Amino acid sequence: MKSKSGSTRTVVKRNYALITPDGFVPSVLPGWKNAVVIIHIAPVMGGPRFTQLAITLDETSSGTGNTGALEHFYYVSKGDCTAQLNGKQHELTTGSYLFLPPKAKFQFSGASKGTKLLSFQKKFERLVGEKIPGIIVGHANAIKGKPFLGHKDARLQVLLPDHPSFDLAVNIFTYDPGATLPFVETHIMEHGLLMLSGGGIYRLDADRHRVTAGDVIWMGSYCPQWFIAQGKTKSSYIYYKDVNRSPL
Ligand code: UGY
Ligand code: MN
Repeated sequence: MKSKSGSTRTVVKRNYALITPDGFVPSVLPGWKNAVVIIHIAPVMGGPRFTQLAITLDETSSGTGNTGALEHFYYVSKGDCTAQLNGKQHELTTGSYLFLPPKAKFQFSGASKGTKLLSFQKKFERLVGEKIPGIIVGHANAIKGKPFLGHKDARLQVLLPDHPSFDLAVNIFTYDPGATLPFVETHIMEHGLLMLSGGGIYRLDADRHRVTAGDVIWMGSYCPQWFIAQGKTKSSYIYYKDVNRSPL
C-alpha cells in the first residue's frame, strides 16, 4: 500500500537494507520487453556484491540474453512461463528455479499474466581446479526441508548443490509460527532475501523490524541477524548467500 503520509518501513543503512514494496519503482533492463523490472538490491548501494531483482511478466513479455561473465539464478515466485536455455525448452511453474552459469543463452516467454520471477545475479568466481557448474532446472517441491541445526520448527530447503564449484547458495527457510533463527548470526556471507509468506520480526544489526510477504532485505557481511516468525501461519523466505570462496 502506498503511503500518503510520507512514512515507510523502508530503511537503507550501511550494512543492511529493508526495502518494502510501497517504495518500489520500475526500471528498464536490457533484453526484457513488456516486463516490469524492480531492482531490489545492487552494488550501487555501496555494500552489495550481487544484484537481486524481480520481474513481473504477462502473455506479451519476453526476456532474452546471455549471462556473459555472470551467473543468474531465477525463481518463479508466482505463475508460469517457458524458458529456452541454450536452445532447450523448459516449462516453469510456481516454485521452479534455474541456475545459469556464465555464457548461458536464455529466453523467457509464454508467461501467464502476473507471473513473477525473482533473480539473483553476480560475477561468477571460478575456483581453480573446479569445473564451471552446468545449467540446473529444479522445483522447490522436489527439495525436502531439513530441520535447521536440529530445529524441527525451522526448516531449510537447499536449492543448489552444496559443492565447492558453486560460489553461491540459494535456500528457502520455512518457520512455524513462533519459531526463530536459533541464535543471532554474524557472518562474512551476505544475503539478499525476499519474504515469500507470513511475517515476523527481523533483527538487523541492532534494530528490529516488522517484516511481511513481499519485503526485501539486504544483509551485508557481518550484519548481526535474527528472525522470529509471528502470526498464525507459516512464514517463509528465499535468500541468497555467497559461499565457498576465500575472502582474500
Ligand atoms: O544461511 C544463513 O546464513 C541463514 N541462516 N541466515 C538467515 O536466515 N538470516
Ligand atoms: Mn545468515
